[in-house]
Amino acid sequence: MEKLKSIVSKFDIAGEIKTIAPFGTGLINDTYKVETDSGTDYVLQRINHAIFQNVEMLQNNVARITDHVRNHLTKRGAKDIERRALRLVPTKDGKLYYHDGESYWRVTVLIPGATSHEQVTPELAYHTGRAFGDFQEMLADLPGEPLGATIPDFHNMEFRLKQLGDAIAEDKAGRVKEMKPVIDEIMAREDEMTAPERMARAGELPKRTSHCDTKVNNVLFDAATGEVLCVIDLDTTMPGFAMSDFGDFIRTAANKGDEDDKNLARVGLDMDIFKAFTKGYLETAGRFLTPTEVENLPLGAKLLTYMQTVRFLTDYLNGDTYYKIKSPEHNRERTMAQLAHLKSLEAHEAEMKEYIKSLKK
Ligand code: GN1
Ligand code: MG
Repeated sequence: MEKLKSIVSKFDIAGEIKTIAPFGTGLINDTYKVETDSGTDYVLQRINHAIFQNVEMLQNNVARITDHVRNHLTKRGAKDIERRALRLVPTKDGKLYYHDGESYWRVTVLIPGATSHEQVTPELAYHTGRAFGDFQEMLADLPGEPLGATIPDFHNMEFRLKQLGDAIAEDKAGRVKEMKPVIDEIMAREDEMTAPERMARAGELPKRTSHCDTKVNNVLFDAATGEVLCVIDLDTTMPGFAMSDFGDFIRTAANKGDEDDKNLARVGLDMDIFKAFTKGYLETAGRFLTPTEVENLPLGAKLLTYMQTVRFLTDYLNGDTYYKIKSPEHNRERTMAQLAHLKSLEAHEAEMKEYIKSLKK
């Protein structure tokens, strides 16, 4: 606590620190809530520097994104702007992060009266869909250079399969044999799931500024009204497929079970959430998506679920070096739950396509 206090004191915060406590359920960074006596509270994060190797680029991206979103909201005359975009707090010497010699730290203002969910209702999903389409549209005219890739090849399926191949070849944790049936299921889908990368090379599918981590718990809602306030966790916002952002929300929010559910009977697509989210998303994103992008949205849902299966499995085979785990079997359980969700999405593919078609009429 004293150490964390001394880190927070490097930042330009208002008031005296009252408490600092762990916050949220992120799998990558360490997050703390900082309460002060000033009426404004803060979020302190230790940036996972093994994963985000260029912290300077990362923080510059976040500053550009949040400033740009705020500009758009101001131009539109939106209300409550301070609760609708994250605000980075600089250090007392004007930097966007603090390096204590070992770790990298950053601070943002805690958005008051906000809550996040692991599961949403169709109504919340509809508003979230609208908000994500809007987020992508606002970032479409970001001035200057495209955002830097904070994790190169982050959502590149060919690259993720290559990492899995390496993990299988190395078999560091001696877990390959046990996972052979899952590996076979993954390989059987390789061609279908790498199609978007080939389409991108052929110029058929654009890369736009995308959030690239639209899990449902990365959206803040107004605790009183249920309205979407803003999208958080901007660390991976970079050029990517629009269908990635669509897909990651379906992967997490339109699943009747949890991301790491041990009870696979609970896992599977919640069609009501899918419909509500898709309707909202196409109301805003439908203004700029190409017909090919719209047609491939159900593939996006499958792709992101497949990608997460591959990433959890790779981490399991490597001996759990990437994601925070709660037990030695956690990454295996996550892998199985994601694969079960993928199969449910496959079973509903025709229905998903039908629904999207029905919206166009
Ligand atoms: C990580 O930071 P968090 O927990 O929201 C991961 C995402 C995965 C997700 C799986 C930088 O997101 O890509 O989809 O876990 N972020 C990074 O739950 O790898
Ligand atoms: Mg997160």
